[in-house]
Amino acid sequence: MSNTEPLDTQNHILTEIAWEVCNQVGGIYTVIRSKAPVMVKKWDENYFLMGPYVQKEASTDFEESDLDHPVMNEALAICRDKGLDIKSGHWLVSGRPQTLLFNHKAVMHELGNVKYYYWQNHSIDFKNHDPLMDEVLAFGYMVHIFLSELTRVALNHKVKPLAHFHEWMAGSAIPNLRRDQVPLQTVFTTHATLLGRYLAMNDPQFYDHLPFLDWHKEAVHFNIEANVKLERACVHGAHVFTTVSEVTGKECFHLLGRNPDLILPNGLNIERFSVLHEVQNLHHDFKQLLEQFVMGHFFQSYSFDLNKTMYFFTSGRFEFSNKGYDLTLEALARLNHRLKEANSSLTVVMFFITKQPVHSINPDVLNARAMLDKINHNCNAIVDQIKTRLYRQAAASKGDHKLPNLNEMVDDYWRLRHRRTIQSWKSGVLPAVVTHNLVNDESDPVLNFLRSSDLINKKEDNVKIVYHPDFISSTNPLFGMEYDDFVRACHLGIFPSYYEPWGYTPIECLARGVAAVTSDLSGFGDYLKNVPIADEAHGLFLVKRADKSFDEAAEDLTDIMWRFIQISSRERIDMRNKSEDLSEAFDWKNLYSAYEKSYKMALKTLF
Ligand code: G6P
Ligand code: 1S3
Repeated sequence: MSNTEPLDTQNHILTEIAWEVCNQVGGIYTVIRSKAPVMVKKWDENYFLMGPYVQKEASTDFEESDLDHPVMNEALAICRDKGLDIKSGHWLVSGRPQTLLFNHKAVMHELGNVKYYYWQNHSIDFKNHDPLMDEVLAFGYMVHIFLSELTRVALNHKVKPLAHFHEWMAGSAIPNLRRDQVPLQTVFTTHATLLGRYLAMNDPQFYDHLPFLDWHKEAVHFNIEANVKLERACVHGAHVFTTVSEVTGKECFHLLGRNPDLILPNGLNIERFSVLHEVQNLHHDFKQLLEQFVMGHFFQSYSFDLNKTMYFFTSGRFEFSNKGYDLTLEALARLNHRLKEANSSLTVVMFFITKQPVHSINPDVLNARAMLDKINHNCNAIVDQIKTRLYRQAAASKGDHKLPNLNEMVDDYWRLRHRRTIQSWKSGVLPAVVTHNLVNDESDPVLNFLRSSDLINKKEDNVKIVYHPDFISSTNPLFGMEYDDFVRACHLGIFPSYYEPWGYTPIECLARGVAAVTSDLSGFGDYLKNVPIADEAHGLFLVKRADKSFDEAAEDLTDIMWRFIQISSRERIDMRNKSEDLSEAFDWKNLYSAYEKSYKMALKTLF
């Protein structure tokens, strides 16, 4: 098989194993889910996803059924006879991939033996009590048995099996498959390194220190020795080892002791509207919804011109410095200073959408929002009343066609209600910075920064902050829209990560016609050197963080924000279309080829 020849998927079986199959935890879910349509198209009935059985998600997103595949059915029957509870069916996402979910919780009683053999055969001692690790090992135990049987059955049918594992949590079967010399070709993709994540969070000079670190010493230091050893066993056991970016590739070399054989960049399933202006219409509609929130939140204290307001946001898991929240806050404070110095009439509202432990939504924030709805209701009632009366009067009018006094058409009841509602809504307090009551309010790093820099939604500040420590969904009473719609409503997504193996959020922005900031330390930002049109005209802004101090990077990000707010509305319309064009470079239809290359490489090592 030459490198250019397409892989003959008819005579192969590909299983792709990930902890986040039908189980959303983080970014790997997006990889697997968004890639499903293209995988099903390329591999048809020979493609199977495998993941842990997590009842809550499976009950809604998984349809259990028998599969129509003799090899798979034979292997499943053997494993079920052995007592393994493996559910087969389809994951109800685009592409409807065939999926196997392993009820790992039903084999927890095997853990004593599983751990003993890991220690004996692979020198990994799972001595610390770690409930997640127990689940990972139980899952790996089932996957090991299943793939061993599948390989035997497949080879009997002259079908070559391939298994692609994502991240150490799904790869725990690899060391045992190799030890047993199961003739199954394996690819392992890591989406970060365990140690890299810990180290980057704790060392502001992580990248400088990386080549000189002793992985074992660090693993012991962070009390993750067994996890790191398992990760390394996956990396060294796989026939082909890959990761998502060159940035993470370097980290793999230093911390995992193996250079990736290939880089598999992450894509999305990019679906564009057939009419160009649809993306513009959606921005318009969702911005209006977002304005409802902004009015409810701020206007009870003071108002500003919504036609001169820009909406920025960041979103993701709360890793304060890894995800660049620290840099974003510093740049916002500097931007605020510059806008005030320039006496600008522009307002920038910045949303931090993340997840932190909370008690509840702040009742005052909820109340302000509800009061605005009441005002809206009153206004509609008044307009209806005027409309009906004006219409009747116009129809009945004889000689006089002048517009009557509209004020007189409103009942006293509505006048009073209107006045009272506004009166009880307006307040002298500053609009809240955080929308929820945080469990750790006093030690929260976002709040602490805002307190110390006095960026607390004062009237005279051009930059306003809304810190929403929960993810957005349509059931959320504050925004009342899905996350995707919220993104479309905004003007700029800000993701200047310090540690980010890939980073989906900027591409998700571009795909929705929203400009985005990324950093050259993120896998995605680094990959952009391969994409000629990845420039500011296409809505892509790159903060330089590699070999730069925090201060230099903060100034760079402030300059980017400053440049962005100078862009006219007409230019933003053009940028919205171009951002969508840029996102097409990240369509799985284009990026799948790297996956195929890894499978060909794996097959070459054996057959
Ligand atoms: C889209 C909308 C317009 C809006 C324009 C600029 O084209 O359809 O209604 O004026 O975007 O929006 P912006 O929020 O960037 O000023
Ligand atoms: C990882 O998820 P994370 O946010 O923990 O995998 C993602 C998918 O490959 C990647 O985009 C992200 O950078 C990694 O960090």
